[in-house]
Amino acid sequence: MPTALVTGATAGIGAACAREFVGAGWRVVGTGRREERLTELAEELGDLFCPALFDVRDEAARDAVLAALPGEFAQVDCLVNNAGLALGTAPAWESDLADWKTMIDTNVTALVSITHRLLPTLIERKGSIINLSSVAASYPYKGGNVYGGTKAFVRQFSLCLRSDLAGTGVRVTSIEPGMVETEFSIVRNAGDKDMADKLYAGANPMTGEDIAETILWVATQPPYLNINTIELMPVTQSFAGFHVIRD
Ligand code: NDP
Ligand code: 8X3
Repeated sequence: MPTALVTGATAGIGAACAREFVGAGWRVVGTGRREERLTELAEELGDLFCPALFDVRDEAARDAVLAALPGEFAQVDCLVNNAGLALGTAPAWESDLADWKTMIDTNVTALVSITHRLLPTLIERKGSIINLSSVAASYPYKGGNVYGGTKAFVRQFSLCLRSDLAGTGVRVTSIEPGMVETEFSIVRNAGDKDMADKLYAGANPMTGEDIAETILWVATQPPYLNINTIELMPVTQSFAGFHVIRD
């Protein structure tokens, strides 16, 4: 029975991943900062779920929790780097620099740090790394600024990791969704649920479960097969053209 470690399992895509993987018989270590959410998930999912309470940006707290993982929960076969966030949609010059740094600290620095921490185990177990990038990595949009930059990093880091890991048997995938209805937009809009609801209204967005099913599918491909990238969007979301300002 394999083990997955899913960061950001207290909401959205990560919570759906925990349910999906446990449903498929995996052990799951689910991380997050909200203890009550982890406790609820542990009650729901039972012995196959191990809650791991830490802020992904706090390496000391993370290492203490990972070092104390019980038995086979420490033998991670699949790392799902899902914890992440967008803060704000303002143009660059009106954005809060502290928000930019929080996105970089969480989406980039913490992601590479936990990956580095788990690489020896993943190499030993010929495991897999599944990183949550975004369509924002490839398609710039107004207000995407640093969020898009962090997700472009995640996509390219994933592909470069594949190069380094050639010959180890470790697989790496960049998952690149468009609009998924989770707590993402509430967080992005500083807790304004009405604004988030308006974004999703009538748009028939994807669900956390849609993405979790895709992630489980990636994780359960035969060992000789690597899914490099997957881009997913709701049918209602598509591309804008170039924007031209005329004199
Ligand atoms: P949610 O806001 O619903 O969930 C985000 C998760 O990340 C929560 O479990 C949260 O846990 C965790 N998290 C955030 N910051 C930290 C931190 N500092 N330490 C630990 N955990 C943290 O968003 P989604 O499920 O939608 O997002 C998951 C990933 O998918 C993100 O990387 C996002 O960028 C990406 N994505 C989302 C899309 C969307 O449209 N929703 C589209 C494309 C990509 P807690 O607050 O308990 O710590
Ligand atoms: C978030 C998806 O479409 O809001 O990563 O940029 S989108």
